[in-house]
Amino acid sequence: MATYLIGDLHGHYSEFERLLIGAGLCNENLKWSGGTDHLWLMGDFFDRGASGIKCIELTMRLQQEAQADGGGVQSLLGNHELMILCAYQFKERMTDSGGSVFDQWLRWGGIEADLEGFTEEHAVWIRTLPAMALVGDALLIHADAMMYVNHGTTIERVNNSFFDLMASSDLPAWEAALSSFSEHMAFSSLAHTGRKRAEQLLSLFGGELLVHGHTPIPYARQIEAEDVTEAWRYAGDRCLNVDGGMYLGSPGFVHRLH
Ligand SMILES: [Mn+2]
Repeated sequence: MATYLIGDLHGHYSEFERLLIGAGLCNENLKWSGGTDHLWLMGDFFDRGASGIKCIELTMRLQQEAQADGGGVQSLLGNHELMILCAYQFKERMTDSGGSVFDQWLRWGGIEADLEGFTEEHAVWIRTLPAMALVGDALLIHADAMMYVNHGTTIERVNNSFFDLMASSDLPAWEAALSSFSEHMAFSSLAHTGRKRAEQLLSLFGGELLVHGHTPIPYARQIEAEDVTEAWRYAGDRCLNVDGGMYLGSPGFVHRLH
């Protein structure tokens, strides 16, 4: 049994299909062919590209098919899932900054067609997504951010904190969580600060390797998106960025974790 990772899709559905077929996780008819293998999506199905809904619908179906075969498809909660859920639940509510939640969501890069196609079934599914997971010795989180520690000191507490948030109608709490979720590159700084932060998270939550998406590798490394075809290991080898930046033009990749 192998474990594979796919980074932030951001609505790039045809690339998603191509990656799944290329890795042998799906056949040409897009049926699960990964057997007992496991696939993790790193979150951020929505926004920037046009087909966020198709990306989560395929993931939801493959989850059923993989489970029936003794395999697994799982996903982390990305900030863009929290954003569309916020727009879905609070659409016409007014924000502190004036304007409706819907207007604010459009400013965050929301794609109107995604919200039009968004159903209660999608909402229910997103509300089950964990913010973090320990898979073997890899600690999976969506964002390269320290904000997770503000939600709890164990994986279970952090995940429960986000489950509670997603069940609540406390709009200011949603806005605060989304704001802290927009933090980037916490583990990238020089002079060992980034590595120390990564080690702090690993010693708190467990794991030897911190795996994340959220910050496209072309941004983090200042290289051309077209050239990004594999994950980037950094921070003294304690971090692995698997967000190729498909929406910037990277062909994307499937990373085999173990
Ligand atoms: Mn993100």
